[in-house]
Amino acid sequence: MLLTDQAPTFASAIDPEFRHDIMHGLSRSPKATPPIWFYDRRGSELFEAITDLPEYYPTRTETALLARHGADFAAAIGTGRAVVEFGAGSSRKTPHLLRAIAPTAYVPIDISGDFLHASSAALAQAFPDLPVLPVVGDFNRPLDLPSAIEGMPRLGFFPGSTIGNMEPDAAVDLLRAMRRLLGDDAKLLIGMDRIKDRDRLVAAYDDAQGVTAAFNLNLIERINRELEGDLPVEEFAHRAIWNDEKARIEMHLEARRPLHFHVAGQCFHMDAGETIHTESSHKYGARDERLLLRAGGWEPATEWMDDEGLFALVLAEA
Ligand code: AVJ
Repeated sequence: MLLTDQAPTFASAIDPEFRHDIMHGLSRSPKATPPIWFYDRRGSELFEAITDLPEYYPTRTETALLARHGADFAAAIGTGRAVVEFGAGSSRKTPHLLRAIAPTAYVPIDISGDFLHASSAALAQAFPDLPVLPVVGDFNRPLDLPSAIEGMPRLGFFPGSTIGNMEPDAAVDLLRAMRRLLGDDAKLLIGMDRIKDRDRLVAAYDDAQGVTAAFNLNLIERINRELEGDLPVEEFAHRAIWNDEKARIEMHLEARRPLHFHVAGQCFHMDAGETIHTESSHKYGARDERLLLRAGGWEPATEWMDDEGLFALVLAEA
């Protein structure tokens, strides 16, 4: 059953936070913008398409882990918890988990109101007895859980290696905030992408069909559409590079030639070859993973991984 107290929000014409982040990001040196702004309707659709790409292994690998280990989850997590999912776009992963651990409520949190509403409605239909309580919001900011799950022990579910988008200090802050939000008897099931062969990593973010390029370039189109921008989309190139020192894939938008453009009435310049750093996707070794969780106030308990060691699902306890 779907229980909403917030009307779904639809993309509005001018978002002051989007404007602020983009103006600030383009004024910095080097230029860098937060990845949350990829996900307008078109961006969310493109991300869904990315998850089906042959090169993009994380979604398929994690979904297979969730499908395969239901009995293990039931044993390790137990039943009767409220599941709080962070960043529940249009998840095809969640039903596997919900079937395995029979939760008392499901609280998906997502910044994209229309996507969240559609996926919550679909889930509520598939699980008619489960209270589904969507929360539209940015889980990087303080938020309140629905009062209906008060007193229920919680399982935080943070799939997709979304944590990888954060710098280590921000990742630790977020894990600590989740621990505070979820309570002392909480558990956390988190997906973390492993360090692996460089070419495999780069291919996952620079696919042959150019879907990831379109996803990256859509940010420019969104700026043009929503912030009165005149950036020449065709003069930007998608770049995906492995930064070995920081153990992360970086996505950039690189100016093919010197550029002048405007956003919201302000002038900007880029040199040829200069980039806008649009996303970092950190990858973790086995020990990195556990260290990060511990630093965030969570004690790793169990881990599930595919045979190739591409992607890990870690269960941790508060
Ligand atoms: C949604 C942050 C997990 O980093 O793999 C995919 C986003 N960007 N391809 C990732 C993304 C380009 C994705 N996360």
